Amino acid sequence: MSKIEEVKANVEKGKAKIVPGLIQEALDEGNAAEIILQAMIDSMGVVGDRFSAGDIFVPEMLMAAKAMSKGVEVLKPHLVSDNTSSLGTCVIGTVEGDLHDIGKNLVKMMLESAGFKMVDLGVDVSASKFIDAVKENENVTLVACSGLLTTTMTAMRSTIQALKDSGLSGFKVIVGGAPVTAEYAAEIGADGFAPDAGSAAVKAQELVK
Ligand code: B1M
Repeated sequence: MSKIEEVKANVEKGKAKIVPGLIQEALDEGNAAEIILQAMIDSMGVVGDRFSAGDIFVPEMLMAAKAMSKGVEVLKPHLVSDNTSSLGTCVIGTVEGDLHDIGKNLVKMMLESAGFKMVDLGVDVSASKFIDAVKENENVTLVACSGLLTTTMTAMRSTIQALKDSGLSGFKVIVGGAPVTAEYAAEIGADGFAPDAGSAAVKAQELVK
């Protein structure tokens, strides 16, 4: 079994203590962080399928998420570049009712690399918290909303509506997350959509330039 396969298998099993070491070994072997990250994202897909099939339950899903997050911490220095250019401030969060943050954290890393100063509001973020953050931070050029549950896609819509109703301006809104599509993003009035963290950075740069 290759080191990357070992990483993938242990993220799936939720082995948070050994995943960071395995990733370090995989990096020492010269494997690209991107491939390892891809293996880890794939492992979350496997975990989700097992959950859907009733083979595992929320605690196992939580353990796998913890293993993934610990692994991402090791990868972060290899993924985030020292980009000194400033594209302004990006306020990011997972929308109200939704506790998933792994994808949001990856998007945050990529946007930081692209040149944004990041303000992370965390998970379960209400529309009013997004609005307050736009008001309280200087030079907010982008608001980034993540959502993983079909049931919280409506919170994305109401967040965008509330931002428009607030009369605040000078920023664009980008949305994403597994159930979100380009069509849905356009329908709810988002300025941009990206299917993954890498393309989120590209789209975000386009939106604010
Ligand atoms: Co949850 N969960 N979960 N979960 N969970 C899913 C999403 C699910 C698909 C699993 C399944 O049933 N197969 C399902 C949703 C079904 C649906 O809505 N149709 C589900 C469910 C049902 C639930 C609960 C309701 C379970 C329950 O309690 N009965 C519950 C809800 C809690 C809540 O939020 N209120 C729940 C809870 C949890 C845990 C807490 C246990 C844990 C999350 C821990 C954490 O995030 N810290 C968890 C996990 C781990 C998952 C799966 C297995 C993995 C999610 C993940 O991190 N993926 C997930 C199954 C799956 O995804 N296949 C599942 C990896 C991550 C890198 O991908 O987040 O998609 P993702 O991000 C991608 C892109 O989407 C994109 O870029 C990222 C990387 O390239 N992206 C953006 C994300 N945000 C973006 C923003 C952008 C642009 C791109 O612009 C701003």
